[in-house]
Amino acid sequence: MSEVVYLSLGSNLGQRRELLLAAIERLRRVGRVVSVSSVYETQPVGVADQPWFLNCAVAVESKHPPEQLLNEILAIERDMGRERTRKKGPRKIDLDILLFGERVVDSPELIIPHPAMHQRRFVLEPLAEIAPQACHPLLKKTVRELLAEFDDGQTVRRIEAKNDHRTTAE
Ligand code: PH2
Ligand code: MG
Ligand code: MG
Repeated sequence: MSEVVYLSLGSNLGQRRELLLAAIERLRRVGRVVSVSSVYETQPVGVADQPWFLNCAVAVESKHPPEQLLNEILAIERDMGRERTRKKGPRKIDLDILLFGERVVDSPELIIPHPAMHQRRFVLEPLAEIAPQACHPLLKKTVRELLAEFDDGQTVRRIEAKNDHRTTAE
């Protein structure tokens, strides 16, 4: 049985858009990509003195357990040349697991739901586009509700509409 997993993708170094698209192509080898949000340009959150990001959200059907999916996305980051120099600093590509069905995972390697997802507009806006009804299993709220409650001034701008960046026929 497969489960729907929601991922957040981000890039703020190099050819950001191409890097997001390349990561989505690689995800197609991991599971069935069922939806991809618009691309957003977003103000850096946390470490402020770094370039703006491009972010999007992707839904993938995974037949693998969370730990295995994590290994696969870490391999994508590695293959795409991500260097881990500064924590939360600039990166060519970042893939984070947000939600994995309604599972809750809390291990030293992996925390699901992503512990900061509800505090990040760059996560909630794209995710609300593809999964407004998805439920946060700990906060017991939908993504739409989390976004509606969100009042932090983080700037996000939609720069490319959903489906305009499809890379292969779906
Ligand atoms: N990722 C971070 C920290 N800050 N800010 C934006 N706008 N987008 C990101 O993807 C992002 C961030 C850590 O992974
Ligand atoms: Mg991240
Ligand atoms: Mg990450």
